[in-house]
Amino acid sequence: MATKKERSVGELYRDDPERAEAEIFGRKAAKPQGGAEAKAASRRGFLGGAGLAAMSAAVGGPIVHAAAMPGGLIPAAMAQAAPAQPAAPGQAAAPPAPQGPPPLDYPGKARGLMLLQDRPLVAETPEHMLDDATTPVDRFFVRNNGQIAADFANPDSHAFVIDGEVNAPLRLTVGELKSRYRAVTYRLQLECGGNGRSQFSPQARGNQWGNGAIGCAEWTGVPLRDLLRAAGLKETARFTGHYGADPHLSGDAARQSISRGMPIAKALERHTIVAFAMNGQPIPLIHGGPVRLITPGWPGSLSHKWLTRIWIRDKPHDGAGMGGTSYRVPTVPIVPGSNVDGRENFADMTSMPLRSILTSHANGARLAKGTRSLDIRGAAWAGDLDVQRVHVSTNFGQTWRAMRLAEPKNRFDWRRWSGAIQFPTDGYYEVWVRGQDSSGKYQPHTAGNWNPQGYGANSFHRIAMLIG
Ligand SMILES: Nc1nc2c(c(=O)[nH]1)N[C@H]1C(S)=C(S)[C@@H](COP(=O)(O)O)O[C@H]1N2
Ligand SMILES: [Mo]
Repeated sequence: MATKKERSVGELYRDDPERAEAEIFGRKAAKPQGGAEAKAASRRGFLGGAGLAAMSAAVGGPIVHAAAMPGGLIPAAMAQAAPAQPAAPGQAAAPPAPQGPPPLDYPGKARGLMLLQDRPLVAETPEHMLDDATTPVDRFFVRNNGQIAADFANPDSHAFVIDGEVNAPLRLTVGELKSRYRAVTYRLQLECGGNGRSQFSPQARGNQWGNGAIGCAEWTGVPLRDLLRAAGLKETARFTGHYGADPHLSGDAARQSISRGMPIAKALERHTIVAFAMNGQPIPLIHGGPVRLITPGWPGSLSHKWLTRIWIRDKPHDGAGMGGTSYRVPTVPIVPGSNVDGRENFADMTSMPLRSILTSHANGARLAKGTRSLDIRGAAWAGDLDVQRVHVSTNFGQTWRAMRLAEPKNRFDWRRWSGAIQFPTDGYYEVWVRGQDSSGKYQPHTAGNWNPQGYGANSFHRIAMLIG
């Protein structure tokens, strides 16, 4: 059991990580020479003596590879919030993980989802609940910008239109969509543009997602390009603009909760579909049923729920959530924390970045004394790109071991990975997961390209594990 003093180190990490770091890494040189040496020690990643003892107590056990622990690293056991979880088979209850957001309590949704916001309703799936190759509906994250659309009494008679730069505007009910066109089924990534946002320092504006604003479900629907072909795109067609039936939070009928759009080339891709089923069932209301767009590999905001209209435009769409710093990232790095309006040197986000997560164990997993080998698994994905490799380290990145990658079902499916790791002794470990995409890029150690609304953070996934 941690003493009062030791617990306070844990609390300090929660409230003021920088001070906690200074306390722990600075403790050894804190006497006559003071600050400078302490700082140098911390920069070298030196962790010993009283600092190591305090840190070990705070994380719940001796840090096995402490000599390699980088200075300034917030231990994974404290860095990532998660709601209290019942122990999975082979695991005891979690050690000193920080208090996370409250659990979501919503019909049809699993209890372990974390409620990030009530109004609008936003809930994240903790990484360890993404352990299924196909994400079940009850575990799928939820992101709304406005109210949830009113229930559709007769879903098949709900209609949407495709108009604007087309030769013959198309109005289709969901029933007609299903009966008149050939449907396809793919397993597709749907990921919020802000996934990973909590990795940014200073904190970026918006929901503080971990890595769990992602789901990979089986979506059934009609390729949007078949509908665009039926409507006949004019020469002038450049961009889409999407509308849905969800009222604005304010209730103002003149305002859209969100209305984003994409270049026509993405709309014409084979895997961009107008979907009516999720995992073989009608899409539940909370996920945009009876009909939604699925635009895989690009920000989730382009997968419009409760679809009512696709406006084909002759220029980039300018609806709610377009322009400024919304779903836009700097093309020239900016000073973290700067207050910029995104008008210059910013571009719309297109492909989502590479990410990899460990899903077989929760952060803070406690394993039986004497455990020397452990099978682990997870997922990796890279937007428009493929995943080339997934590596895992248990010694703060000194050595990495390649994991096995399963074949994707189709393009834009995520890659499931698996493998085994070894623990030389009992104690505290961090398991780090790092992917490499098909362009050769690795995930970074810390999030880069800071931007006001926090897009693109994709540093390693880190899990604390305690043996014994
Ligand atoms: N009509 C409508 N569509 C929407 C949204 C919304 O608020 N309204 N949110 C978007 C965002 S930001 C994301 S990340 C995904 C989330 O889909 P999900 O709630 O099914 O997980 O829906 C997108 N489609
Ligand atoms: Mo999103």
